[in-house]
Amino acid sequence: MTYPQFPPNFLFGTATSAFQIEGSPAADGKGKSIWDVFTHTPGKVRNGENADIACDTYLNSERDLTLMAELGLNAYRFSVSWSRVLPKGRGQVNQRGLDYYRRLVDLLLPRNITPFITLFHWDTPQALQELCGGFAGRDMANYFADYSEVVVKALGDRAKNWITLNEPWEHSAFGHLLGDHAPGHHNPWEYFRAAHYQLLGHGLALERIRAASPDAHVGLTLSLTPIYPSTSNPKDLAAAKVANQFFNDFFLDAVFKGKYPNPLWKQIGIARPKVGADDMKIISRPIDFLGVNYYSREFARAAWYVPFLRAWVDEVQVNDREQIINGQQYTNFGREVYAPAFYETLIHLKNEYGNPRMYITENGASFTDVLENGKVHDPLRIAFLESYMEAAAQAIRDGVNLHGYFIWSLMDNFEWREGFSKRFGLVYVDHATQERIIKDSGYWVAEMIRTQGCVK
Ligand code: IFM
Repeated sequence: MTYPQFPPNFLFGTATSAFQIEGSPAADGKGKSIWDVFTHTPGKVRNGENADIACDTYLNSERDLTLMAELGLNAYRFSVSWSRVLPKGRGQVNQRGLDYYRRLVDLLLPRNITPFITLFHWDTPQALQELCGGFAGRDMANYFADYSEVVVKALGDRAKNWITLNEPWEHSAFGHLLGDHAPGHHNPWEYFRAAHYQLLGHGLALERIRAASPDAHVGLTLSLTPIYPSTSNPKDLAAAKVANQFFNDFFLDAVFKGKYPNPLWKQIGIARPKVGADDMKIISRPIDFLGVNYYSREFARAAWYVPFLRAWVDEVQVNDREQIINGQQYTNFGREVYAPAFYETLIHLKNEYGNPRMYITENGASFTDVLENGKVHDPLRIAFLESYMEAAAQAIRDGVNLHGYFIWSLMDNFEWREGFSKRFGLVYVDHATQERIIKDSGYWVAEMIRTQGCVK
């Protein structure tokens, strides 16, 4: 079997986030986050599940690090829980929270696993939600910069790679517009404010991180979902353009070009957030790398009835089963498996945004995994990874400045409103016993890493 081949020194990692794996929501002085509150609100999460235990990583990180080493991974992306470090989101620092992350980094380094630390992966401290509306409030951008400095001052001597935000689109859209995620609001005004203030927080944090740790490499992670037109009708072409701006270019243009894109910016009219005189300058401060989270493409068509956008993005019905529609494989989350669009996205970033240094900070797939006789055979995940990693390898050969690939996820974990029903891991987790079983895809990844440089 031949495996995708990457350049020397390429980083092969997995990604996780604090809320999805740690559990122990009140241990060692941790404050509540909006996700603690949301998951304990009846009706918000499938089957009434919560992440109070999740993968129990807070109490036993070493078990998962051993797995990473077994898979041959040389990088790990995880996030810090803001309310572990600052239980009220600001002010008093909780040393025990910081110590947990220092210990984690100290366990990674001797295993030659490079940490990439995300500072915000959606778990706003509940106290700040109450104080200023979370990221829908402008003050939050400054609180975020203060918190980032606290973490980097404590860990910057040993960890060098920092990701300010994870997927600001998802936090704004699911949390503040569609209400499916914490804090569960439905408000287009909040949506655009949360998007803008997260970006502003990113820009403010960037400066503070560099001041605290001059050799830090700092970037942010965006989810990129390329939107294709449903038909070649010019109205659908225009709809796809605006939808692309809504999902992708709003964030990319702000960071790389210092402006929000038109026609989207014009169309959103009264929902525009207030942009301060220096905001765009702060947001577009040069970053050291872009983190790309990529899952799938979508299709858009003209829809006069959709406020502001006038575009509708077709959704495949999530029916919890992987399925083939018109010859295309879909995951059990309704995401299309189509690697050519991933390749095109990377080439687009090279051509349109100056070919920044990049890492794939998330890519992966949820399929229905069954544990049988101590094994999990997941050929669909292997096929997924093979095609996406090969697309990335080809993009590198075609000049894309890509230096690492983090698979989502190391292990099955708490998938937000879907609870534990969606499994993304290379490692199967029995959520009742916390037993871990490496899936076939995990062994495939280990072998893929092992054979790097062997194919001439
Ligand atoms: O689990 C999430 C993660 O938190 C953010 N990116 C997408 C993943 C899979 O849906």
